[in-house]
Order: sequence, then structure tokens, then C-alpha cells
Amino acid sequence: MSESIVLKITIHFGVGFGCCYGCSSFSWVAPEMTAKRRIAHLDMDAFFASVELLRYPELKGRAVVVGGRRVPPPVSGSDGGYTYGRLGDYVGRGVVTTSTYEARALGVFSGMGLMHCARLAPDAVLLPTDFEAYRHYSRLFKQAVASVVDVIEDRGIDEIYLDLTARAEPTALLAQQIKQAVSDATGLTCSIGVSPNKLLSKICSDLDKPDGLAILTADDLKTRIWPLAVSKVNGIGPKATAKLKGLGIETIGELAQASPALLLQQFGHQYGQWLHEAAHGIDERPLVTSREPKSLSRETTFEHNLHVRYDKAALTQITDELCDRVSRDLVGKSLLCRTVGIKVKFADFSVVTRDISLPQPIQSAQALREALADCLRRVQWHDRIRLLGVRASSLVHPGVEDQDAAQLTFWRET
Ligand code: TTP
Ligand code: MG
Ligand code: MG
Repeated sequence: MSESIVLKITIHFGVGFGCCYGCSSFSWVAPEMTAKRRIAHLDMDAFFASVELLRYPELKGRAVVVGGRRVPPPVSGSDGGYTYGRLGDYVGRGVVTTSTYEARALGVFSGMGLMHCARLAPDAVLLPTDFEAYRHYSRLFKQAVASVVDVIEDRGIDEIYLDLTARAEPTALLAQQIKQAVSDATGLTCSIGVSPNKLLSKICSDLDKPDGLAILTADDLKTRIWPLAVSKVNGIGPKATAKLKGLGIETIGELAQASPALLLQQFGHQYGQWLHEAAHGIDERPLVTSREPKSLSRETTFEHNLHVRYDKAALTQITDELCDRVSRDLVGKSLLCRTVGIKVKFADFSVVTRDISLPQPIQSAQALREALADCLRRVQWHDRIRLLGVRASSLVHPGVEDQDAAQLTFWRET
């Protein structure tokens, strides 16, 4: 880059950035699940509803639904007892945030409209949400687990990943210790799945709920995982599930048998590869226990100020190189970006930035260049240029964006 004198690399960090996708080397030939790690996924059972039952223990064993927007709390009587709201009396557009397993037996699940559920389970108790209480119990259970295990990835209000690889204890014993610690600290139950990686452990923690423990070895993949629906894989959201169904693929086993060429053609290189690996139980992502970047950027200050028209060739070369570098940074960190931005500093030291948010996350230099072209068109070139920068933000790990987006949408609705 002859024209530039300073190349600045900026990485902005944020705490606790989601989950990570370790860029496992991909092979189309006989991929195999490796068994060298012991990763656990712990998920609290009917979390919000279970916290409510701690407050109203007499509701234990009953169908209880938590949700809605303006649901009144139970009314306490002079005898110290409570009068609870009845789901059948609910009128409004609210949705179920969660429900007890007794309510699930009647067909009431997270995300369903409360009025629809009122017809399924009219006598169920309806309680309002109390996020402060859920956050309190979330902190308590995480502290309890941290007293037993020290490698923990926080994955949200009611779930964590644990790395048990270095522990000497047998898996079942260790898992029981963790469950006991959670129960002692909170009075709540949780379910744990243990397998060689995060992808399978996340599926496993759901296999034996509530109060479950599922331990999966590489040999169990075909018998316990392949019969499950593809939507059980974290990262195969409703859109991908529907598209796979259109291709005649409904179970994880069918996905594993699907031709890799077909997956690449239908879902693109990156997601197609990931689908194939996921179905074969391959996932080398490490636990993310530290800070992760929020954005990556590269910028260049020129030796001489450049003119947008007369120095077009040099400017094109510089932006191409910046895109190459940002792309390499993304690849190196196993990240994709949903937003691409340009920074232009003019000779008069004024700074202009423009960004574009993309429908699909990208990583390649070519895709960055195309996004950047859109940003550049929106810059008013009022002076010679002193500096150019390229920034990638809204960073995501491949394969997880579908479900996380769905979850976020729902959080906003409740
Ligand atoms: P989940 O762990 O998905 O569900 P759960 O703990 O209620 O039940 P399970 O025993 O099957 O794990 O979610 C944890 C909490 O997050 C849940 O209690 C309520 C809340 N939640 C939402 O707000 N929106 C959602 O879409 C879901 C699924 C859960
Ligand atoms: Mg849960
Ligand atoms: Mg959960």
C-alpha cells in the first residue's frame, strides 16, 4: 500500500458477546465427531414459572402460565392466602412467556397467544412476569455452578455451558454435584446435557427434561440425535427448517445423509457446510469465557491527500486492501458482520461515516467491497481525502444467527 503511511487496526470489545463458532477445518470426506472434550450444557427447568412457584408454593403441581403484558399479580386475602388470575378469564393480545410442565401437558407453550391457550387450559393460573426476580435467581444459580466448575460460558438468563474436560471425576458424579449445588442455592431444578461439544450438549440438555441428565458419547449420535427434528439444532431456525422440509429433509439423520453438494447449492457455502457438519455432530467451538469484539476496523492515512476522481485507481486499491484485511480479521476470529461502514477524513479534517446493514451476515472481501460501494455512493466528496477506514460491526458467529434473532423478537413481544 504505497500511498498510505499509517495503518491502524481497531478492535472494539464488549463484554459477554453471545456464543462463538470455532472455525473447525471442514472436510467433505467422512467427517467424524471427536470425543476428546467433555462439554456440559445446563438449562433451568421452566425457569420463570419455577421462580414463581418459589413465591407461591401452593401452585406446585398445577398448570401455571407466565406471560402477558398487563396481567395483575395475585391478590392476597386476610387469611394469608392468594386469589390467582385464571387463564380462561384473560382478554388481550399477550403471549405465553413460559409455562409449567403441567400446563405444557395441556398444550400451552412459550410464544403461544394467551387467548388461544385460554381455550386449551382455562383453569390454569396466569401470573405476570417479574424480570427482577428471574435475574436474581439467574445470578444465584450461576454462582452456585461456579462453586463447582470454573470454565463457564454464560449463554443467557437460564443457561450456561461448562467445560468438564480437565476434571478427574466421572461425568455423572460431577453433573449430580452441579445439580445439587443449584438446588441448594435456589430450590430450583435444572437439566444437564454432556457430550463432546456445545452443539450436541445443547440438544442433550433437552432430552431428559425436567430435572434431567443426558450423557452422550460419539456412539450415541445415530441412535439419539439423528431421529430428532432438524429444528432441535441450535442454528437451524424456522426459515431453514421450512426450506429443508421442502427438500424432504426433516430429521437430523436425513440432513446427515443429504448430499453436501445439494446443501451448498441450496444454502450457500458457509451455511451449507455448517449444516453438514452439525448433522454429523461436529462442532469445535471453544467456550467463550472472556470478552469478544463488537466491531473490527482498519484504516489508512495517506502520505498525500488524494482526489476522488484523479486518484481513483489508488483509492480503489486502498479500499480493496482494507476490505481484504477486515475480511482476514473476521475469518481469524470466526466472525461474520451484518453491518459494514466507511470512514472518510477530508483534508479539512472533517470526518464522514456511512454504513449499511445487510440482510445476511458476510465475511468475504468481495462481499465487503460490494457493501462498501453502496456506502461510498452516499458520501459527498467536498475536499481531498486524508484517510479512509473500513469497519465491520454487528458481529455474529456462523450458524447461530437464526435462533438468536427469533429469541430477541420474542423478548420484545412479551
Ligand atoms: P427456556 O430455557 O427456553 O424455557 P424454560 O426454562 O421456561 O423451559 P425448559 O424447561 O424447556 O427449559 O427459556 C428460559 C426462560 O426464558 C423461560 O422461562 C422464559 C423465557 N423465554 C422467553 O422470554 N421467550 C422465549 O421465547 C422463550 C423460549 C423463553
Ligand atoms: Mg430453561
Ligand atoms: Mg434456556
